[in-house]
Amino acid sequence: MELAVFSGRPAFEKPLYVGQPAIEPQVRERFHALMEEAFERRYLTNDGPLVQRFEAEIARLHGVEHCALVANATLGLILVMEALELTGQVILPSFTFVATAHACLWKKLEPVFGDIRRSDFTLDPDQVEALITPETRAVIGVHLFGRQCRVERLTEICDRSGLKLILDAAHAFGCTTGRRLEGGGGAAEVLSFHATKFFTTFEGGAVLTNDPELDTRIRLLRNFGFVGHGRVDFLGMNAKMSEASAAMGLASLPEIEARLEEKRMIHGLYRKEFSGLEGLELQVLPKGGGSNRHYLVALVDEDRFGLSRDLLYRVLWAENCFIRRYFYPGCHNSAVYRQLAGARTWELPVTDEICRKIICFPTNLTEPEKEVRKIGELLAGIQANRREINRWASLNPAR
Ligand code: T4K
Repeated sequence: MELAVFSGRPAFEKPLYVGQPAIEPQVRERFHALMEEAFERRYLTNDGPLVQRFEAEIARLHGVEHCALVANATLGLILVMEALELTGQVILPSFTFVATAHACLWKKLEPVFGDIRRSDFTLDPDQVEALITPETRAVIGVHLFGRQCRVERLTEICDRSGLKLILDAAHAFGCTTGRRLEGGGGAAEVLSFHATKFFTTFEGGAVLTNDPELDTRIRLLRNFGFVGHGRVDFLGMNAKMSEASAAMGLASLPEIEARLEEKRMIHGLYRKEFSGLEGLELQVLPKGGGSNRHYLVALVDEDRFGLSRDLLYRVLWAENCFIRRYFYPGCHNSAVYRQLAGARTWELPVTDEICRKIICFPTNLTEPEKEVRKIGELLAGIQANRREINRWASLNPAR
């Protein structure tokens, strides 16, 4: 095998991306039909009939009282914090997409980063307990890569300490508890329907809650704070979902089961293909289903694999296999949060270790058997050539 870093042809002619959306032909058909309806009505946004239908479906599927659709999950998180009138400090993991932490800053809240559990990469409740101060007002748990954070323990800690619990469920759509989609924990749970997610509405999100007052406030806040024509009682913003996004959501709902099945099959292929590879540790998922398996996550042990994660990343990108390092380098290592911390240094050893080792492989594949086999062969070839690759990297340092 002639690797692309050694001037061979890239293994993949058609690039592979993590997060490429699934858009089945029947989804396109249903979407176009729903859009025709919207065009006929000439009603395109502002709590239209498609948004209302989609909200009712999402609430029903999750078994929650209220679902308020929003333009994206980042705004959803900001609206929840505004609706809860939070001030002071919020404890959250650094190992998350920056949007979780950014939402706190937009609300002028102080983010306090807790470390994660190595077993599932989610916020460690013991860390939360240790970080609570008189200034703490809320905790944000993040469900990551199809695994729920420790909702029960976080709920118990928050209830005992008088804190609000917000759940960033951007990755969680399609994850199940029993036969129901997960949702409804904490004060509110926020889903993302971004293009890269298991279920997409182009851009979009949803705030799930069982608290009617919170739901009402979110609805007012997402629409500039209007309480009636010509009457604005709150500092709201524009965070509404459009009819086009709701049409995409409604068109995609019938595909959930088939997508879950497809992801299960693809995970199985990867597990089989990677089983003989030394130094590549696949994420452990809870037994008996539950995860949407949207992300295929592994940790690279440099000593055992023979290559650092970053070098493997370079070599695979050269092969047109655009794997990702979510969520390297961790929020606490991003310039925004380093400057903010001032004299404070974050001790997050597990986060730092996972950020150094993590790698995400593509799971939306057009020819899964062929593509996963090729990725497996590629990794085996890379491992077999590890000495030459390390030598090449020392002569060609990453810029
Ligand atoms: N909380 C968590 C835990 C999150 O992960 C996120 C978002 C949020 C909150 C906030 O949710 P939203 O406000 O977005 O609703 C992407 C997404 O933009 C982001 O939504 C997502 N998490 C994050 C995990 O991934 P990037 O910076 O990696 O995006 P980008 O443009 O590099 O694309 C990622 C990959 O997807 C590439 O391999 C290309 C591929 N792609 C992308 C798009 C947009 C496609 O194949 N088709 C597409 O249409 O953040």
